[in-house]
Amino acid sequence: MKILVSLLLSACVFTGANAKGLDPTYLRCEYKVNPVTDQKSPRLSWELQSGENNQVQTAYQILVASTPENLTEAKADLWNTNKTNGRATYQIEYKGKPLSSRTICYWKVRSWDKNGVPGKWSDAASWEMGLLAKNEWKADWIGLDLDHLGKGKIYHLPPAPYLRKQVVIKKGLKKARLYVTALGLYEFQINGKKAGDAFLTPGWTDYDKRVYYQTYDVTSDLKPGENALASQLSYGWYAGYLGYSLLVQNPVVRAFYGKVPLLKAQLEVEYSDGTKESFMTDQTWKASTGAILESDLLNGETYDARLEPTGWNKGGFDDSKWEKAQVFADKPERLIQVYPGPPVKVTQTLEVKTIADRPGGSYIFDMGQNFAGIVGIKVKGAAGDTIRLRFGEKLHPDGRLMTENLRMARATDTYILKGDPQGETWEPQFTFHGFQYVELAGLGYKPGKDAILGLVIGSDTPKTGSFETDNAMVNQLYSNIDWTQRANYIDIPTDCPQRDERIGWTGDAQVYAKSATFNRDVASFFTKWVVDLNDAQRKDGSYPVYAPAPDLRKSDTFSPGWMEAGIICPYQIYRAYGDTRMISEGWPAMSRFMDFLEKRSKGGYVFKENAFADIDPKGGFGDWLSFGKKTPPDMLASFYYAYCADLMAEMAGAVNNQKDFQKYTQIGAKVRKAVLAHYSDASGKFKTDAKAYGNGAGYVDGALGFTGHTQTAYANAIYMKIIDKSQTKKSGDFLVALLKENGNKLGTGFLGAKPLLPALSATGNTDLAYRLFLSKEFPSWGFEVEQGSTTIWERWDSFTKEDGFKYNAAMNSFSHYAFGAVCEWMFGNAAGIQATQPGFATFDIKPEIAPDGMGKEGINHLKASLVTMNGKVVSEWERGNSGLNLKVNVPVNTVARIHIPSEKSQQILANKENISKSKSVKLIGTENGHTIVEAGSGSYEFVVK
Ligand code: RAM
Repeated sequence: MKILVSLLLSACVFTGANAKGLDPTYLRCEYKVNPVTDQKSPRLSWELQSGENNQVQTAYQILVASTPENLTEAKADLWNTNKTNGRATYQIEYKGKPLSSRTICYWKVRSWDKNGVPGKWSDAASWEMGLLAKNEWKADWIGLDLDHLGKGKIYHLPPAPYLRKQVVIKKGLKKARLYVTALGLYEFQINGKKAGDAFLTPGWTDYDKRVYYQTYDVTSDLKPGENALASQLSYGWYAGYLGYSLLVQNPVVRAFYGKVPLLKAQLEVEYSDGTKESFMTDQTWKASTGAILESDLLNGETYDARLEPTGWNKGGFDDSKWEKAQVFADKPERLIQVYPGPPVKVTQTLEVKTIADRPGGSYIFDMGQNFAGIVGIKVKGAAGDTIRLRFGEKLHPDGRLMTENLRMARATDTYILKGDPQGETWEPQFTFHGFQYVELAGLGYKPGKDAILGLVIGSDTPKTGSFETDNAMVNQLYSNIDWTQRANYIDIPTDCPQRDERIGWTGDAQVYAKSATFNRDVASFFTKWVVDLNDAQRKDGSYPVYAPAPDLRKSDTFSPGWMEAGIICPYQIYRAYGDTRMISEGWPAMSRFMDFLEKRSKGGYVFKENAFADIDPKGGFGDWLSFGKKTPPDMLASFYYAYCADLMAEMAGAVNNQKDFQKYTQIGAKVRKAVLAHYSDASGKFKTDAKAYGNGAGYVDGALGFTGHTQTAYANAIYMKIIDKSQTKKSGDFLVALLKENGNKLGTGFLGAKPLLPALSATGNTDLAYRLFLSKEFPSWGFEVEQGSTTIWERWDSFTKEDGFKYNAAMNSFSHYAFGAVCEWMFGNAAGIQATQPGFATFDIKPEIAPDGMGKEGINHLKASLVTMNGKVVSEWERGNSGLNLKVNVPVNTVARIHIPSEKSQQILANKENISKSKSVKLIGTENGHTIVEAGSGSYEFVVK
């Protein structure tokens, strides 16, 4: 059925694409297809298809109606934009009649093309308004305090509460909606069927400030008569273990927001006679424990199937022995809002690749890929048989599961059989692990591959990017990057999915944010997390080192290179998706942060040596995991200050805030001046007063000493345009010289690795950028691939075939995306896809061709694509015997500047015509070894002979 539908769909798109004029498709509201939202003016978008080249929209008309029948020009009762001139196809705010809670809005759109001809109306789409005011929540917070249970030697893991209530639904049900949230995690069932398919709901927030809810259409799950509402709760981020608090011996190690997980649910039904009824969580619900004996995100789940209260989630169950649910007071200031992000889901299943026998009757299953998720098991045995599942990313050379790098995360699931002769299946509900290998112990027979199924979980961000070359190492690297993003974009952007950390480290998030936008549509994912970031802003205006920000360790405050995520992430989302709401809503918080920087700089607009000696570690994390002498963290902090001021100026401009545009433009200039005066000499070389740092005690790797003349310094200065344009080339030369001195090997850490290749490209050193990119020697991306990685590692040599695990246990994650930020260069430079206007309304295609003559070690063919807000951009180049072949796809309603690498003497064909006579593209000129053409929508092929 699914296949048929998608065939039909593609057939539709196909006819659309062949037709003249414009066809709007992929109608979305708040980045989602037919969502529930509580935005009072939700933003609409569509993508345009056309069979003609050079097509643009000159006007559009949107209709919004409260019923499908009313969705006509004559009857549209909520909004009719009439013919509205303009190119906009996204971020269009609804400006019709005010919308009240629960309203379903049906909408469609049509577009006028370049000739002023209107196209067909799109198919109808819809959105539904959630509960807009907190007082529409009549349900109580209910739960069962089991905190006194489950105290072990190390871990305190109480069982999961089970809650239930039977309700009577009358005949003639028309519509039913279930609104649910929890402090903790919930799974909700109606008559034994799980509501929705999301995982780890309702997500992690600063629960004192806000909690999100989900809305489910449960109309078809209810029947006339008795119905069972049932829910299991877990401790999750609210009441469970978080981060490294146990490892660092923080006084609090769990229950950072509260001890007792709580449920709030409201079932609202509407009958065909117009009457309504609601069923709410309250003191009439019943509560008990069940089969889930332990349940924790970091530590895993224990399920005793013998304790399953059979039928508890269905009607007719006798709950007379269950306790009364306890009602808990609300915090009046806590907001309850619609979950704005993409739901966390099982996005893929993975089958076992191989099974290895282990001593003592255990087995290790290799899933063939490092990922984040859980496994489902299928086993048979006697009642009381206990299956223990442990998870690891790697094996020791002797075949043992390597779990040392999980540190204090127990990451163990246990299933106790009930003894069903037919066999039993189980999967945990409220935990996840980062792993490739699963060790199964306690089974009385040799299992087959079907004993375990890998369930990949992650925020369901649509795949938008692709990257393929004729170089196997590079293809594997790209796969590693995407898998690592999937494993770490789980409700929030985390550092890693496996050890006792898994928190929203802001430094990792900011260096990787732009890369993420090339792989997947992360607009709504960041819509959610940027709120977490702003909620976590510290009193002094700084952004924390992780968000959400419970007190995992007293000394965690803020850090240069990390805290700037508060500016950089919204900026990247604005650039990729044209999102200005994130700017205007976040402006007060972002401005406070800029004030914090100004205050910190004490009127000097530069951070001199030891400016951050008061934080822990001194100076912050600096160029984390870099090699050699340290780049002064204060210098980097100063660069970031200028960069943030620039981004603020640009964002102010985007929302027509002239005053702040000027203010931040001036600050940017002041910082640059002060930074160069302090940190560079007359020749443009970066320097620092190394003596000021003394013996470096308290600084990260401070004993190595400090110098301003580092790869990281120049890479960042070029990337952030700290130096005067006229000096850029010089900085590039310094960078090249430093690399040369280092045997053409990178020495950059988290802050230096991302800008390194872009900075080389920007200064005319593409060949060297490729050399680093294609290297297989330590330290490099290729080295990791050569060591058998399927994800990006925290360290280049987290594991080596030669030395095994050099840094075991301490800090050694095999799924850490920070170094994956090279993705930005892969798409932006190697494929040359660069937005010149937010949302790719206009963009450059300026591919940088890999050096010739490297054979299999090089790249001769590269193809990248990206589905933007406007549609799919493709950039493909291939070096053949007869010259260079470049293929480009420009989506409808956009204009591209295509920079074709070519020498003056070379002949260029555009779609088989001589380029100077081409009717399909407009010749703009030549510049630095490129012929530049402008092209509207369509597919183009250029041949450079
Ligand atoms: C590590 C985290 C993260 C990094 C911080 C400073 O433990 O995993 O990647 O940002 O420390």
